[in-house]
Amino acid sequence: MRRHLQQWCKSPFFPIALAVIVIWIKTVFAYYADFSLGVADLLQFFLTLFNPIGATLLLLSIALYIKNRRVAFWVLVIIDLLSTILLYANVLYYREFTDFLTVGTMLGVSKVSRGLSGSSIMLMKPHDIIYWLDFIGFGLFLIGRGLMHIRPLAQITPVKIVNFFNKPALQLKPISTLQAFAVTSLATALFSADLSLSEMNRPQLLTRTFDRNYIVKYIGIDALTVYDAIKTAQNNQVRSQADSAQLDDILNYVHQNYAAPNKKYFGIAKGKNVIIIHLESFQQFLIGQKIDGQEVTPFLNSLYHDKNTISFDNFFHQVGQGKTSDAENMLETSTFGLPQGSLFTTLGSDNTFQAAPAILQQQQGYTSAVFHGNVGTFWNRDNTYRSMGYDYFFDKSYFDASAGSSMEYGLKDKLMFAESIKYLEQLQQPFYAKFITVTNHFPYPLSKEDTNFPSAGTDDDTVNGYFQTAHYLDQAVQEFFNYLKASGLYDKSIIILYGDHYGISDSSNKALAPLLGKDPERWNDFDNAQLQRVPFMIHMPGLPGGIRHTYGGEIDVLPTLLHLLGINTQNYVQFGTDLLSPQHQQLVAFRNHDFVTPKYTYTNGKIYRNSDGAIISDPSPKLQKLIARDQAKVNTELSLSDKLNQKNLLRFYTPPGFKPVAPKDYDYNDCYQREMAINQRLGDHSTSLFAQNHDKSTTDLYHTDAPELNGKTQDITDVPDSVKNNQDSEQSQSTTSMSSSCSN
Ligand code: GP9
Ligand code: MN
Repeated sequence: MRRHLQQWCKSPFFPIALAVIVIWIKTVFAYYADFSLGVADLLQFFLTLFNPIGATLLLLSIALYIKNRRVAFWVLVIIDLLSTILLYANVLYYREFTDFLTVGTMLGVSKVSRGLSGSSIMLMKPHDIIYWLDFIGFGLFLIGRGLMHIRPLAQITPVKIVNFFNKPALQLKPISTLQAFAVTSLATALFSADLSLSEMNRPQLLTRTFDRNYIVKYIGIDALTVYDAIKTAQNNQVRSQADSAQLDDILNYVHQNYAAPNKKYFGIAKGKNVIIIHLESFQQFLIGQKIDGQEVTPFLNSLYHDKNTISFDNFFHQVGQGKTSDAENMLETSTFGLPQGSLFTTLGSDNTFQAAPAILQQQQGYTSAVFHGNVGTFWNRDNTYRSMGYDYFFDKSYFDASAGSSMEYGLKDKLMFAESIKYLEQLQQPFYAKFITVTNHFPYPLSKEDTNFPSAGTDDDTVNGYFQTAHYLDQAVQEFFNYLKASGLYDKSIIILYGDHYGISDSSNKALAPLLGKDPERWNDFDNAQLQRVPFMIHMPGLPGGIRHTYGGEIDVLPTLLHLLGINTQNYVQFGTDLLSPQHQQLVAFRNHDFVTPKYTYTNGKIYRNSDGAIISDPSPKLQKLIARDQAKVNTELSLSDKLNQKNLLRFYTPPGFKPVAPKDYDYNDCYQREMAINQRLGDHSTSLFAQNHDKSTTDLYHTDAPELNGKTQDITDVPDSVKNNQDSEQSQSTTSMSSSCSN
């Protein structure tokens, strides 16, 4: 055994193997001691152990090609050192921002970039020594061997030092290029195996880029950095070719496309709080749907038919690969998501936005906030919201995430709404508050305690679960509405509810068909397209409501909302139009360039007649012309929106009266403390619900049957300790740096 070990130590591959092992230990240590990667199953656990090996070996194998063995040795050491520096910088950065470093942040060019502050030393922990043990050991080795070699110390000469560094111990043993190539090939094979397993566990990992946490969990930090560098270089290249003249055709298009507000509704909600309820994966067919004679979503059904709700029954989602984040982007900016990937993750950190929170803040003094039970890094929300000018972002860290309260995508909806109240009541009014639900998310799991709703009884578990989680979501929204009414917020608010995208994918639609009264055998592309309808409801006490049949989509929400609030949209670059305007054109573009109009559906190269779903295989010249015209418009609006976003052209255009957002002014580490400080500072002038309630919390008005809370209101009232502690340390910094962005 000992002989084997000695022989192994003499092998030419020993130094590189040792370096791989050492970096592997440090990386896995960081994964579990310093990062929270959200490892959810055995394969993910295996991948966290496996992913550092291939990437590290690949990097280190560079040294093997260097013929000068002394140089090769030091290149190996330097690669090891750079890897360690990258890892450790990420550890420190993660401790402060719960996110990983991007190339933009490292180079200090990212607009939201928050480099490590002078307080980095404060972020260090005793166990950090583990990250440096190999270099400490190597340093001691050098000193020890050096002292032995260069004795007596008084007689050190440059020649002796050079001789020392010429020692075989500080050189790589010679190997052939073929052998080096074999190592690189092995590394590539390991890395590819890791990628394939990752893709199995999380399809479209690299095309959709959900979260940097995910990329690290699946393929590691080195790979994340290289991936990010490539993306950054691509983005920069596209942007560097841009100039303000490229905006001309975009501005022409949006001006021509502009739909003037409907006088009856313009300003009808002026000064009201805006509450957006983002219904995860919620499709229109759920409205009115029954399982075993029971309504799936009785509360939302009643809201849909309420005399104070404007409901739309021909409203479509228009998302691409960015799913939720694409829906959010359309709602906040009225521009489309990207043809590939998520705009939030690709461009959210750096692009110039003229988004709802900033428009509302600047035009009418709104305070803005997002409530969402998932980690802030998902879809790069933590950075994108800053670029958009959101004052507050209450992510998972603001809620009690104790065991059983969360599922894969975050806190269960009933808990998220209930635990949001203590933050909501502190916001200055009017506010623009968005609640993003998650429980109704694929694959629709729900524990028995959370539902007694019957299963749909199909062969497809996804379909069966979908109705149960949708029912749960319906109850969660109802509990929230009850609170809004009890607290008085209801009378001061306009409430928008919308479904972000499909929940049942095309592959499961056949299992769903019988429940919708359709024949699965005759199910086709037309039916799939029709099923992309999602609810869009505008509810406000006193609003003249009704169900409207106007065709439209998510791109149209922002101009519709701004007009209701009495804000002129003419000077903004928005691709949608007010759904209530008589000038609204009823052509709905899907992200893949298919489209729907009131009469026809064009999908997968075929024209269908909406009235009976028949394929029109031999269209008349007139219809051909009509379809070609619609297709051209769809292509134009998608490509102009892509050009605007990919080239970041809004940096060249500031609408009159608009002040560009400075992302660096926003920080979401101390939201609770900040909103309370503003409340205190404003004293009698504070417009928060808390102040209006004579500095008394309204959380006792919240009632939920969530089993996790077991009737106790304590979790609803109490701020988690981590948030309190966070606040203490952030206090001084926040009250000064943030007062400008939240000073209403
Ligand atoms: C995650 C949630 C889900 O935070 O919004 O995103 P999705 O997978 O639906 O895009
Ligand atoms: Mn979603």
